[in-house]
Amino acid sequence: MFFNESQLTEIRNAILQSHNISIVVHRSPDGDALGSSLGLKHVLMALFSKQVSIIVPDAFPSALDYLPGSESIVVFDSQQELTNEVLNATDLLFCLDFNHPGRVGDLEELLKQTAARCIGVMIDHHQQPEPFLTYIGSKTSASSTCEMVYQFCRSLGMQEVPNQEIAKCLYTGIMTDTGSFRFSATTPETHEIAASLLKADIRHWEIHEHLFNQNSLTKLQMWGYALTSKLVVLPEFRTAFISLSADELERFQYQEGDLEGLVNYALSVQGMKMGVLMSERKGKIRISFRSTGSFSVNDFSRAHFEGGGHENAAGGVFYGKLEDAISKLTAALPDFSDKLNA
Ligand SMILES: [Mn+2]
Repeated sequence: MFFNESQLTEIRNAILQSHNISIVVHRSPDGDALGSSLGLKHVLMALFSKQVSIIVPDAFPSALDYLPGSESIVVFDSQQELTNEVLNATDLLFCLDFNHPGRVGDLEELLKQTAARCIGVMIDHHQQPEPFLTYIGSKTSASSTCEMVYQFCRSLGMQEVPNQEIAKCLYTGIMTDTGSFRFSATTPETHEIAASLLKADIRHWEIHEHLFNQNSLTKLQMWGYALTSKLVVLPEFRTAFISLSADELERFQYQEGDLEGLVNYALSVQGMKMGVLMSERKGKIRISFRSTGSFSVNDFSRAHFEGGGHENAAGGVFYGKLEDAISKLTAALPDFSDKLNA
């Protein structure tokens, strides 16, 4: 467990005494961020009858609309005044699925102010946590934040088989963050927790349908174009990358979430150690890294692209032109050549 007994007692007391609980997740919220925050919210409502607000820095993919409670999430980007109101009234803050205040984009200042003012609890599985909250629940070997939230809520008194709302949310994050139970962080415990969630009688195939069988035609055509025309393989560095400009995204009517998972295809090219996806969005270059084995994309992104995450999955950013981001990537590879070819 990532909190010791006395921390758990203190957190439980903080929950009991709180009036306004808020949960904040990282920008570009994914299945694990939304699943863990909504799952925790339903637990706090069910066990403690608490009011809980969830704040996300920017919009989430509509494929996640099926999550119970998603309609009441506050989106900072489009509801800044409401976000201010909610966070100013907050007396207990949970930060889920991120470990650094810089991961919430323009919400950073307000989040820091809130964290400085009230009790804060982090539950997260990314590398190198920043201790900006009162309680730091960090487990970098965990498959997902949802797995950690399940364990945390069990210690708060949640039943082994929770209600359907909770189960749907937590199952979603475990399934998405493990790539449907295939990534290396998937453990026997991950499957045991998933089994308990399935016992709540959720329809796991429906969750899968919601997430993976709702592709728009233009999204699939964009993926086809990316793989046919924009995939570059550098065998000497065992690296493959895809780059997409704002114009190209627009040509295929890009919607939030449309690039989710594309980077895995770059990595899936035979012999590759690292896959990279660069896309020009909102005036900057967003970068996703994936790797296999011991090559750390967390280290690579931290060194060159102001990002980080996990050993085998990380994000990054580049401020400038897409072609300059590509040049920076290819220039950075020789320094990592030994590790890429290890
Ligand atoms: Mn996660």
